[in-house]
Amino acid sequence: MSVLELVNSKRISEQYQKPTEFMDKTISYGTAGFRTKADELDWVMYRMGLLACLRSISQKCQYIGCMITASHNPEEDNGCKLVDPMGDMLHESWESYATRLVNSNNLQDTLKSLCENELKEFIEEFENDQKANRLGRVQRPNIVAAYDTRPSSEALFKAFKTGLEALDGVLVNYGLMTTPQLHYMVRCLNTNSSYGEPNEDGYFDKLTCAFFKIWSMIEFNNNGKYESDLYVDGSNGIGADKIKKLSRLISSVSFNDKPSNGSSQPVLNIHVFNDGKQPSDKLNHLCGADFVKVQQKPPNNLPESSDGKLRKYCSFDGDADRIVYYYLDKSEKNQFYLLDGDKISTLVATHFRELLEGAQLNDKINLCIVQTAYANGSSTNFIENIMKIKASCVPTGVKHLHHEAQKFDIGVYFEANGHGTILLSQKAESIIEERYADLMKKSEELDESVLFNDWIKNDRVRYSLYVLKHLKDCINQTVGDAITDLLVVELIMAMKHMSIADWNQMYTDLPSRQLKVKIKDRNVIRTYDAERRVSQPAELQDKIDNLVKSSEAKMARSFVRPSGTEDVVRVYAEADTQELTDKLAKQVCQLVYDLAGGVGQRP
Ligand code: G16
Repeated sequence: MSVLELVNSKRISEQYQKPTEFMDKTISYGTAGFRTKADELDWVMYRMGLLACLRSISQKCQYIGCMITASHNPEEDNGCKLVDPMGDMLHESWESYATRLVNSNNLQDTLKSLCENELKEFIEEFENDQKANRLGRVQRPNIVAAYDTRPSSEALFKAFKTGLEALDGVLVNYGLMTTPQLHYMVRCLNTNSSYGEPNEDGYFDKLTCAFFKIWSMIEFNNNGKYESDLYVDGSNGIGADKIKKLSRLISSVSFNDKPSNGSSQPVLNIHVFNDGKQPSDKLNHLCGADFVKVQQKPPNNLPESSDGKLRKYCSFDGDADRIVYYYLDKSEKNQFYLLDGDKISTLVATHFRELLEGAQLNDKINLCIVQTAYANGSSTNFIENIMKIKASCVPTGVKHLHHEAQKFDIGVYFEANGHGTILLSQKAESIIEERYADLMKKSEELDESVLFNDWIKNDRVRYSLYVLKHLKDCINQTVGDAITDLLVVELIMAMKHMSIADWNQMYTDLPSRQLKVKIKDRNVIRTYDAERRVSQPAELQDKIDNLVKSSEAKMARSFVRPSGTEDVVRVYAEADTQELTDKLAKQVCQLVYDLAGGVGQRP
């Protein structure tokens, strides 16, 4: 049957009807897809199954991904993000089709209209290809899916599957995976495995192999301050299982191609807590990256040290696409220090810049850091005025940061909440690969122990190239990935013989506060200038400006924006002291409540 015949047939099921209470409501494809209470989602998932097929058809039947997750949101929520062929988020131009399809009160008519109008050319091309291939392989839309550990995920997966089957889609089900793993699989499948093998073992092999190439070259000495024990809060989610798997591999694998430098290397010891294995464990509840970042305190069940030694911790979120680090300083009455996405990007970018200088490539490969309005003012100041690196600011949402980072040879992007990664352009990758290949040609005659112990390690250009080459294989370039970010951060700290406290001292964050306000309709808030300013309601921005100006703080800043993942308005403030910050944040919340239709109790 042709696509239109399928659309018009009885296959478009009555089974997942849009509930009547949603007939007058509009839900949009937000910051990271559709996200809401899980029991309101099966019909949305069904429609996303249909859309995933159409997207695949428009991309010559390349694989399109669907991740079923609500990431950092509570366990009762769920959602769905679609993934484009190179592993990045669904192209923005298709978000409006998704929103249209989901909100339609007559599914069959809307599908038909999409196929006969906006998607007409794609559908015709697909049908022509089918005719041309009549005697050969029939092409069908290709979809891959995975889900996180939420109890609702399997039922929603079933609804999604029913949707894609209605349009004859073929499904590869990866089952339980982290969001970034699924993004990675999509790219592997669509690049004939040139990015990696499209299965979990392939993902871990690539990472651990690259990790060991660098780790085994590091000269660990007793004076170094690097802590090889890391305590990981799994947020009671899928990331806990996956990081345990990585940890087992790291401590057990002995690579044949691991350069032998004769010395015994310490192992990166990963200890996982909040792994979701206790009956009372609840996903993202009092734990995880979002809790730690927003509450600015450690998660529940923190395994504190009993011997007074400093411990290094990090937290993932529910689907392991975010990571933040932290520690408690015993000498300061257990003062909590958070190293968020801004601290990660400055660490990573500083190191990449040193490597580029070392490899004498700094005039050939440019470097940029991408942030959002949530970036702490101190981090932007450090990047622009101390590091002298370009800092770009874009609206919230990894999709925006990813696109901006793609404009540079090396784009380091992290949201303050710990969501981010590093992108290398084709040009940057080729230069590094070519230089590295030249290097290896020159070393053909050398004995392996000389090669790694002297020839590479003791020469700055060679060493920098070697690290650049392998570090890029330790990165998931499709999307922010807590596991790969962890490996990169650990490698950099180990290479720099740095403790988490040393890293924290790169710059001092301004005190900040993030709050939320519930209003009748969050869409009444309109923003511009990368969400740093509000255009609607009309008088809100002037009033925020007045509050900021009248604050006693020298460095005050505040903005508001509607969330794309929760039915709330987010308020951010920072200032010289926590007291002034909290005062400003509260006053701005009251403004939002008064001017934008607050509901419930006034803040
Ligand atoms: C998602 C997005 C992030 C965004 C976050 C919060 O994270 O992927 O880019 O920062 O939501 O968005 P908002 O403030 O619009 O609710 P995750 O980890 O939940 O997928």
